[in-house]
This record gives sequence, C-alpha cells and structure tokens, in this order.
Amino acid sequence: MASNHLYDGLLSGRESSTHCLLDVPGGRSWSYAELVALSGQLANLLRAEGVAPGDRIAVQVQKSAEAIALYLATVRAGAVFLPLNNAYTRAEVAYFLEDAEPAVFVCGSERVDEFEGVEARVYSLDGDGGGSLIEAAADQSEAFDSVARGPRDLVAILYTSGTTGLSKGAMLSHDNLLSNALTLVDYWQFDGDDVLLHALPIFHTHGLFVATHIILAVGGSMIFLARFDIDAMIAQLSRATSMMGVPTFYTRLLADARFERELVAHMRLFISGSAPMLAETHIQFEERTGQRILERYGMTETNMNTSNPYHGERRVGSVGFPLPGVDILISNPENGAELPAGETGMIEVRGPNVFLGYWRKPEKTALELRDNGFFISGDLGRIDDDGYVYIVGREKDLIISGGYNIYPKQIETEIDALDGVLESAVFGVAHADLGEAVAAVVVPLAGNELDPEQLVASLQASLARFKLPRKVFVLDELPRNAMGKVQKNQLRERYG
Ligand code: MLC
Ligand code: AMP
Repeated sequence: MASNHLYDGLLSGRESSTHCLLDVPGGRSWSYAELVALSGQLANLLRAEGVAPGDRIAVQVQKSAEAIALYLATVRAGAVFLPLNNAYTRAEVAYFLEDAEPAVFVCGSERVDEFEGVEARVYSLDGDGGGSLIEAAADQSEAFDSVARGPRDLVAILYTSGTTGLSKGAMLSHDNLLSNALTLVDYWQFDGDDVLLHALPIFHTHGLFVATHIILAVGGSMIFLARFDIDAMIAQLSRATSMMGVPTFYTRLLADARFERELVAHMRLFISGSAPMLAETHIQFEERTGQRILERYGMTETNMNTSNPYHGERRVGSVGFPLPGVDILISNPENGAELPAGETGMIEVRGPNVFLGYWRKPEKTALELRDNGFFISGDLGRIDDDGYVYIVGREKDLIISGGYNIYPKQIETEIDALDGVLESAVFGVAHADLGEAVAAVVVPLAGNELDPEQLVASLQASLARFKLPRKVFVLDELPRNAMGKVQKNQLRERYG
C-alpha cells in the first residue's frame, strides 16, 4: 500500500481498533474503526467526483464526527483540506472559493442555496451528520488505499488575514502537521488512556490539528462537544483526563461556582493558548484547583512553537521554551538583525512546523518567510536567561477576541465603503470575557451624521458577526502622528 505521510503517521495500526475515538454527548460514540470506515467511504466519494491529489476541499460545517471523517478522507485522497469558520458570511466565503478554487465545497444544508452556481461541486453536511454528503457516500466501499503523499506535500490551507485586510491561505504540509503532533505528544505526555475534553471549533489549528491530531496519534479518546457550553463542560469534566482551550474557556469556568477542586482533582492536564492568558487567570485557577495551566504559543502558519514544560516550572506570563526541533530568535523589527539575548523584538520561528508559504501569493510569502527558513511572526517578545519565551505585544495590527483573529484593516475597509463615512480606525479594547473586543472610531464625511447602530447593521452582510464592532465612536478626525499614521495606542487608551 502507498504511504500517506500524515494519515499513516497518525493512524497506522488503528484501522480496526474498537477503542472509542469520539464520544459525542447527546449523540453517539465512534470507535477508530467506525470513523476510519466512514472516511474510506468519503474518500471513495471524493475519488468518484474526480478529486485529484492537490485538489482543495473547502468545508464550512458545524462540528461533528462526520466532519472529522471528511477531514481524514481528504487527507487519504491526497487532497487539501480548507476549513472555514461557520460564522463567515456568503461574501467572505465567496472570496475563499474564488481564491482557492476548490473542487468540492461542503456546507450546512441551510446554506446550499446561497452557493448555487459556484464552480465547485457542492454537498451539504449538518451538525447531526445529515445532508447530501453522507447520503452520497453511503453506497461507497469502506475500503480505500490512501493516495501516496510525502512529507512536503500540501495537505491543508488555513486562511489567515494580514495587514492588507485580504486573507492569505497558509499552506501546511503533511510533515508540518505530523512532526508537530508527535512533538506535542511527547512534550505533554499524552497516551492512549487520555480522554480529551474537546470544545474548540474544528476550523482552526487549535481544535483541528493540536487537539485532534494528538489524540489520533496516541489512540486516545475525545469527548466531542459541538461548542463551548458551560453546563456541558461542567458535566463532562469528570470523565476527562485533559482539556485544551483558549483563555475565555478558563475565565468562564472560573466564573462558575460549580467549577471547584474536587470536580477536576483527577485531571492530568489543562492547556491554554491562541491568545494571551492574564496572570490573574493563572493565579485564580491555581488557587481554585491546585493545578497550574500549561500555556503554549502557536500560530496558523507554524502550528505550535513554544510550550511551558510538563514537568518543571510552568511560568505565569511566559509561553515556555521553544519546542524540540523549533528554533526561536529575536530580531530588530526595523532591520531584521538578530538581537542580543534578553532584548525585546520580533519573534522569528524556524523548524519542521513552519508552513510552505501563502497560497498563490509568493510576494507575501517572501515578506514573511526568510530564505534561511525563519518565519517573521509579527509577535514581539523576549527570551529570559533561563530560556523562557515571553510575548510582550504584537507588531501586526491584530485583535484576538475569544481566540478568533480579527484584522482591523478588513473592518476599516468595509466601514470606509459605507455612505457618509470619510475614514475609520478599528482597534481592540480589553474585554473581561473575550480578552479583547472590537471597537471603532468613525469620521463622517463633512455634512453627514452617522448613527453607530445603523452603521453596525450595515456591516452585517459583509462581515461575520464576531467581527462586528461592539462599540462605535463618531469623531471629527483621527489622531495621527507626524508621519500621518493613525495613533491606535491613543485610541485604545482613550476608549479602552
Ligand atoms: C462568538 N462571538 C464572538 C466570538 N465568538 N464575538 C467575538 N469574539 C468571539 N470569539 C459572538 C457571536 O458572533 C454572537 O454574536 C455571540 O458572540 C454569541 O455567539 P456564540 O456562538 O454563542 O458564542 P460563544 O459560544 O460564547 O463563543 C465564544 C467562544 C468561541 C470563546 C467560546 O468564540 C470559541 O470557541 N473560540 C475559540 C476560538 C479558537 O479555537 N481559536 C483558535 C485559533 S488557532 P451575536 O451578535 O450574533 O449575538 C490559533 C493558533 C493557536 O490561534 O495558537 O492555537
Ligand atoms: P492565528 O493566526 O489565529 O494562528 O493566531 C496566532 C496568534 O495568536 C499568534 O501570532 C499570537 O499573536 C497569538 N497567540 C497564540 N498563542 C498565544 C499565547 N499563548 N499568548 C499570547 N498570544 C498567543
């Protein structure tokens, strides 16, 4: 049988395992063999659709076991998985379909009509496993010989925005994903007895790759919640050995009186990442549970870069050490020169985890990925004498809200296009639940009045709801420095 680097690396030997892979509370439980069988049927369907190695399969669906089977099917078929946030509007999705030219697009039944006429073959898949995709696969054989794919072959494209506001597809290879998963298994000491409480979305690196790959690689189990729901979390924690989440998961747990020491005394590991965790949250968590959250640092382009140790000191405020095989250096953001130990500057990352580049955007790739393999992260940080990495800020203009990345430029572009608007500035303000929330200041065209509520309503057709400004301030002009650059720091201070 041909070798498929990622699939074989994650699942070899487990094809007939009756061990539980996914337990969907309120739904059913799936063994490894059952999920692999469904992925075989789906891979055969993709083949029957004429999907060739390297073709893109774009997916905007609710979280489900079937969606994981579709992901595995895509990998096995040698194709490229392109997951999309459920919240994206038709306009946002249209851009991804145009840019990535997928052969197949799978979305929820309720959206199929919106995508009539697109180039891709459209199938539906709903949160309960219903829809045309699984129906069409039902007649297919469960047996499928995976298509041969090597370590450097493309396996996924995840879109991430940029300072230009236009999303770029980060191209990830089979070995980017496999090498990182195996490193994390070791570093965090996962094994087949682990039961991971999984409440993350599966359209991002954190929920799809970090969480799911680790469990597949060790033959463990996941309690698979459709979304973060505090009651379900409290109900399921007693069955889990480990949990991964964004900081909002932890602040929400801490805000609930039922979340106490006995409930989690049996838990082996709590991991946080995707956004900075406040020291206050770390401290409260330790006071409440007697355990310290393990914080790690990653990105769509690089998977996981650094982590606090499993044994040894998990330092509050630090994202830990570079993972084995990953090099981190700190450079001068002005000229790219490496800075001496201890100084603060741009975090650069090199290793088998670092992506192949941006889809069909070689000029953007050249700006961020150096010839020597270092990726310029856009995060500012320093490394202390003991080797711990600290993130101290971001050079990229980015808001991280509840673990979702929101690029101000995209929102500013949409606001500026509205009638009566001269210009705008969008920035993040501290938010107790989400870490950061979106705020905007808008300058009307001379002689125009702007109603903030109406302005937000006008943005709904073009922007996913999580990107909508939660506060809009109308100003006569934007504060600018001598170079004409908008002073977002001033805005943050004034309106924060
Ligand atoms: C939902 N809403 C948000 C939001 N999520 N607004 C801002 N930021 C968010 N993150 C809005 C919705 O649009 C809706 O608005 C309202 O909140 C309620 O929606 P909901 O679906 O009920 O929200 P909720 O369940 O509360 O979701 C919050 C959350 C979720 C934090 C649980 O966003 C989440 O699971 N985030 C995880 C993101 C993640 O996995 N990031 C990893 C990226 S990978 P309205 O107006 O309709 O009422 C990465 C690399 C790495 O960063 O290092 O891991
Ligand atoms: P994304 O582009 O969605 O993959 O988001 C990656 C960004 O999230 C990084 O560049 C960081 O800015 C941020 N990030 C991830 N993990 C952490 C962390 N533990 N602390 C602070 N920021 C983080």
